[in-house]
Amino acid sequence: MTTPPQAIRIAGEVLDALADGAPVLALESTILTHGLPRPRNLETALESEQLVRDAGVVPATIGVIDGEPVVGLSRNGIERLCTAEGVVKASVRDLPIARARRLDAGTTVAATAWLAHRAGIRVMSTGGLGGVHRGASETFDESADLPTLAGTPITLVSAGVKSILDIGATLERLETLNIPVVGYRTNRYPGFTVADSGHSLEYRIETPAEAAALAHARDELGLASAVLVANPVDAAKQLDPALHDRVLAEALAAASAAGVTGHDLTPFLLDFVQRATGGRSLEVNLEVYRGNVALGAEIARAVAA
Ligand code: PSU
Ligand code: MN
Repeated sequence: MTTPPQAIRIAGEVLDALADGAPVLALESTILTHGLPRPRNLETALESEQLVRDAGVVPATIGVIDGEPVVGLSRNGIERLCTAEGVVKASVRDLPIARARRLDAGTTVAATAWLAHRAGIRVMSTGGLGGVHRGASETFDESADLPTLAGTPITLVSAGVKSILDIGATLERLETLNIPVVGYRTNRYPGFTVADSGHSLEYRIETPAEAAALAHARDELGLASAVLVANPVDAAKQLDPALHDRVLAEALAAASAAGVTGHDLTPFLLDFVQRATGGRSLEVNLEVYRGNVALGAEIARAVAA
């Protein structure tokens, strides 16, 4: 492992765990700053860290405080990102701007994975991954999550990408970018709040140990890409697919009417869907996230074993 850049602060507990070869799980923070409403964001942040600890794994929530990227935010840091005004959303390209201007920021999957890898962390959990937006053939709006993961050797647990995106195009781009995607106990690519996005997956795994074996194989081959583990929500707990389809159409129309583009688009659509489902999508969102955190912790243990 290369020495992490001086500019990244790594919590002592995380450094100790990594030095001991003990399991660590990285968690992103854009879900907290821009994905979930207050106060559920803070409750979710603290609850998920506890879930990770209960599994015998050290949590490392990652974000930016006063321009400084922090791997393993303190409770104060998490509270600040979840409650302060003016917290921005930082993907990788925003990190230097946040640093120069001393901003607070929630880090996207891309920025979180990039920082986690530089700190030496090998497994990360998120809710939904960014991807190719609908209409991207015109707008070129593809999340930096995809190219960043192509060059970041980490194992990432997500419930797929949200249906606000073009899922077929996202899967095509993942193939182009040499990023392996495996279903966790499924051959269907999940659609975040729904268990099946309608797209199939070629490969599936059944155990955390298989995920660890994949990461190991990737390392032995000297490949730099992430391994994506797609973990579907329990079908009994998913959002009603008919409700989902109707609200999604409304959200897309509202974004287009309001002229929302760029990195504001994902938060806009997520917020719209949350409101329009009367909070139902939020409950499913949290269920999905807890599932990914729990599986990430198991995989972190398997990778460290
Ligand atoms: N998908 C969700 N919730 C989220 C995000 C994605 O269901 O909060 C966040 C993640 O942090 C992801 C980012 O990395 O949005 C992608 O944003 P963009 O499309 O601007 O790259
Ligand atoms: Mn974008």
